[in-house]
Amino acid sequence: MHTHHTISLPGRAPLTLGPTPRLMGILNVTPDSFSDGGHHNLLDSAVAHARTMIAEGADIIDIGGESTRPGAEAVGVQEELDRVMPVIDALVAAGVDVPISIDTYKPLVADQAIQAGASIINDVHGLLGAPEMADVAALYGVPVIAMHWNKHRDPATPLVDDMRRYFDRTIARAEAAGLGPGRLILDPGFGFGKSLDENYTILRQLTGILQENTRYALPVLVGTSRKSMIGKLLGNEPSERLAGTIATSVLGYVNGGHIFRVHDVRPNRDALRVAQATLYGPPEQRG
Ligand code: 7PJ
Repeated sequence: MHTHHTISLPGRAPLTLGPTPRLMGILNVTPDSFSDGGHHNLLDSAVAHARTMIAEGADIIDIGGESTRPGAEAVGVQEELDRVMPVIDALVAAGVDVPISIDTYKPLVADQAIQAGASIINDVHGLLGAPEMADVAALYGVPVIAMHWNKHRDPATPLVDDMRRYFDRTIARAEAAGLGPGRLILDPGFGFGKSLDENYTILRQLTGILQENTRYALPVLVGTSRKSMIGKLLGNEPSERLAGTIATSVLGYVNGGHIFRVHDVRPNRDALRVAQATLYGPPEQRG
């Protein structure tokens, strides 16, 4: 049901993907993500939050310094660096030992983050924004999560076809930079320029759209946590969307997803472990 992949990471053990779901904990370092302002507080809270997520079972910590939510303002390179770099430095200094991914579409931010210790690029522009992004990934030999977000979608083109063409270009861009397809993880980009119906169609047909429809059966990341595809259905606020998020995580897993980008690590992980035992049998009892 799940394809197997071994994703090399520079200077550390590879990330193995298959039946065991991997959890990516979201660490936002936008000024509004912590209530108490102040630079020092923000840094301490970010490190504490990362530690909590790791204790809860996060396999990856995803650090983002620019909100890509609808209506959010873009930030400049320096501002984004000022937000994320101290946090990466602090996590490395604190001995955080899970891979760090950098959620950015800016090559300079990715470059600096990797030099400081990040080992995965999470690019919401799927390597199709700044041309240098693929070069940065190839230079350091880091994998890229390539998300679908086509701001110039032709309404006459079905989403499945748009995704195939988009990811064909992602793969071509990667290969031109010397980054093999073995370094790519695909992400349908839930909520990014998609209707409610399209979001649920993608979830229902996840690997049909992302693996059978594209050139290689690449691993798949699912990012639905607290998103409006849940809130629009339930009429609730982001803080009330955990149960809905868990439903999407489990369905995304049953439909072949490998990595789950979530705010609430423990509940999603618990649900996914139960889902794994259901599909593949419980792990052997030890001791
Ligand atoms: C995603 C992301 C996603 C990946 C955001 C939010 C919006 N990166 N960054 N996939 N979403 N790869 O978390 O609500 O779905 S920001």
